[in-house]
Amino acid sequence: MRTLLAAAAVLAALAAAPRAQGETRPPNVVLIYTDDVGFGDVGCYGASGVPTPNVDRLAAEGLRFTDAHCTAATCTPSRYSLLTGEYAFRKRGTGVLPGSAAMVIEPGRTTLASVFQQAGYRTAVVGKWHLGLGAGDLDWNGAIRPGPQDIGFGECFLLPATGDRVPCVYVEGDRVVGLDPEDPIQVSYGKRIGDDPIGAERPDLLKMKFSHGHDRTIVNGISRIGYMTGGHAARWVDEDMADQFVERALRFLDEVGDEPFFLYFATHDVHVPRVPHARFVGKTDKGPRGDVLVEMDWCVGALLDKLDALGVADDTLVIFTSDNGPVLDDGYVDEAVERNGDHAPAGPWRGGKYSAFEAGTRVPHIVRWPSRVEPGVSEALVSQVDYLASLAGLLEVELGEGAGPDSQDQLAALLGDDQVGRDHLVAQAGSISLREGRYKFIPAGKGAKFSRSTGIELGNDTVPQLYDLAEDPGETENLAESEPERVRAMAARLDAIRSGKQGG
Ligand code: NG6
Ligand code: CA
Repeated sequence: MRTLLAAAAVLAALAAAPRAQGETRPPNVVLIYTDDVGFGDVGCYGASGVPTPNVDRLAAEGLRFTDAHCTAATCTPSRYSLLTGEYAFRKRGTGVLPGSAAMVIEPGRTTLASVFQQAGYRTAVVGKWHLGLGAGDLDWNGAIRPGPQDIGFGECFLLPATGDRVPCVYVEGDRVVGLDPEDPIQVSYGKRIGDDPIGAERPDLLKMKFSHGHDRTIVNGISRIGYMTGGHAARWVDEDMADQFVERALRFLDEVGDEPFFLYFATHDVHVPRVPHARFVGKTDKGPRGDVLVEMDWCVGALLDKLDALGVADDTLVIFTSDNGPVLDDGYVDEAVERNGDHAPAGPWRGGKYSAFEAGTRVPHIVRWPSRVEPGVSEALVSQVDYLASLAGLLEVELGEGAGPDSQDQLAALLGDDQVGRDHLVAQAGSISLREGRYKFIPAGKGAKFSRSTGIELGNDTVPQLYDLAEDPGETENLAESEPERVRAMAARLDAIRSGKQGG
């Protein structure tokens, strides 16, 4: 009897013991991909004027990276690399896309999502897409294919392009949500269509004025890039967008039950137009840009709370990051510049969105996986292009020939076991730059130093630029003339990577 009891006790203890390393089933993954959120925009990276308690909580419970990068200083190329593991400069047509663009990732291609699907996960994308839809000349009134479902996502609920680009409707599965067939949608980035008012002619109808571009079809009192007509019942209300995305994401999490899942949650916040829900208006003294940062943080909190409520937080790997650096005036009169005060959206780094300087791609990056990752801070050099190979490694999925050509398995760095990460990194803005250890090289180019329309500093120059980020994090002293050998070596390596002779 006594031995039986002892055996039962041993069995009970075994059952209660945390699973030993190596036996854990791969985690669920939630990838929170924010839009235009800068290195210094959240509390745990030094922001004091914008409360972001949920992102800060994630950082306190996870690993916060100080040298993590998206691959580009704008949205489409970063998202392309994130999903395919290939630098976007290798593929034509991956610049900032109009809302009428065809999908830039070929159906059937190995992507981050297809890898999860292959491992038996339920997969979903909710939020901003901006990788094109259809195969060209898309009819928005029919089946919208190819789309995310053709590259590994089982479910999707999308903002098709950007908040400031038509069509201003959601796509769920392969249909526009709430479309009245009697009022078909048409979209044009060329000649004007339909008789909807446009911003350039009817500024009196606008609740938010444009500062540059953004003067075409007016939807919800905001004029956009491009023309659309029809689809009135399906048009979104900007103020409700964050709620719509959160609601759809929570439904996915509720419905997956015990199945492993991968959720790619891509916020519209804090991209323009910045139009927070009424409950976030005035939460900061910085106007709409500060308030949508708070709204973004609320979204993060809603997802974290749901993971807790479902009891899966410990076994879920959450990644929080951004698609490019920050920008204040991005084309609407929303007082982002005037009310910014001493807030430093880029933290200590030079530049921002569109820029070859550091803040173009150095973004917040937090990894939380309570049952596996020790909380702390990591200085490892990591890139979003490595998610594909790293997470495939975690899932023990073998990548096929040619899949993710620039993606390295950096799982050890992402999980905090390795404090070094990559030895080099390529970043794409107007110029394509190379980072190697502490050095950053930006080749000479023809691109303008400053944007003619916005005055934003783009980081290009007609002479080569070399910076020592360890000594000079603000990229103020160009060492190219005093270190010609290093410039030559880095230029040669960058050329080899760009021409495909060397992987990225
Ligand atoms: C620019 C838009 C900007 C933003 C950006 C793309 C103008 C003047 N500027 O062309 O507002 O939409 O494209 O941003 O139209 S991204 O984050 O999606 O890359
Ligand atoms: Ca962006």
